[in-house]
Amino acid sequence: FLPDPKTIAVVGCPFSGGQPKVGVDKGPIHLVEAGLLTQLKELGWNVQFDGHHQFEEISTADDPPIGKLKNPRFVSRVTKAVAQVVGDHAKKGQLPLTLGGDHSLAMGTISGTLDTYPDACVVWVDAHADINTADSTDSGNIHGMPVSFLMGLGSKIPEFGWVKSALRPDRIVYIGLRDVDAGEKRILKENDIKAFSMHEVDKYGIGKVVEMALDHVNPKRDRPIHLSFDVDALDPSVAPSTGTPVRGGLTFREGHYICEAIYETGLLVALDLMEVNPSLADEESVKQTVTVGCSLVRSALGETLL
Ligand code: Z70
Ligand code: MN
Ligand code: MN
Ligand code: MN
Repeated sequence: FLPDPKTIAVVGCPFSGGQPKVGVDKGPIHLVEAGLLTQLKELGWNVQFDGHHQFEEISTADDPPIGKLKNPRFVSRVTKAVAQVVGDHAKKGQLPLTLGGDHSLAMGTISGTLDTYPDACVVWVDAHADINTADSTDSGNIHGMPVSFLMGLGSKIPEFGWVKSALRPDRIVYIGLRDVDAGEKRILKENDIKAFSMHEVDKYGIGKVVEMALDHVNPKRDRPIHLSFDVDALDPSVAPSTGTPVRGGLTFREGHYICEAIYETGLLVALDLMEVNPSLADEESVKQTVTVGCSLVRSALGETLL
């Protein structure tokens, strides 16, 4: 789907409004400072980076909750801008690499992808399903809801009226789940959404899981793929610096295998790396998490072991 010379457009999104912990907005800065752009150039990509996006803040006084949703206007405004930027890059034949920031940003990135490639499918790698609706959420944190908004599930919130219900339930597959709310389990079942939790990763092994996941969303291997990778899918021993670490996660190799296998399809058109929070944990853990984040991205963009 991408014309030569192959170009990555890096979209740095220092944004934390979809959840309560400060610091996740510093994720993209750390990833770039760790040398990610140089590493991608060394893999043979043209790399375009226009600097980290500056999002105009809205004071909390001007952005009271709507129902349970926290910072709704801020999240809507930022994700709408991200959808535009990602869509513009994709329409130019570039591969947008979005660096978060919290995972509410995927409302924007996936909107941009589906606007460009209506047939695209999504591989969502995460400890969490991020599919609460405005009705089912307990926390009110919108980073726990982007998938339901993209599907048009739950009560409609006028502020998010720009989000098209463009994501079909059979065009997303999850890998790595292990912390899913009761309401989310019901939503996954009701909509027949395919998910491979850590139980399936243990049972079948990661190679078989990725194959089954792609067979579900992309049986003929002809649809563009958007990979949305939440770093908390990895085990906390591998990626400790994230807002909601959950034990029992993907190993270093399992995480990388997913990225490598998706690169191998030749169908990757957009990539997100989300929820790296350099403010949580000690300096060594931060370095470890940022390093593994860069290495996941390289694997998804063609770094091979041999
Ligand atoms: C919970 C919620 C979540 C990430 C936590 C948690 C969601 N289901 N996502 N950390 N990355 O608040 O809706
Ligand atoms: Mn949370
Ligand atoms: Mn997530
Ligand atoms: Mn998560």
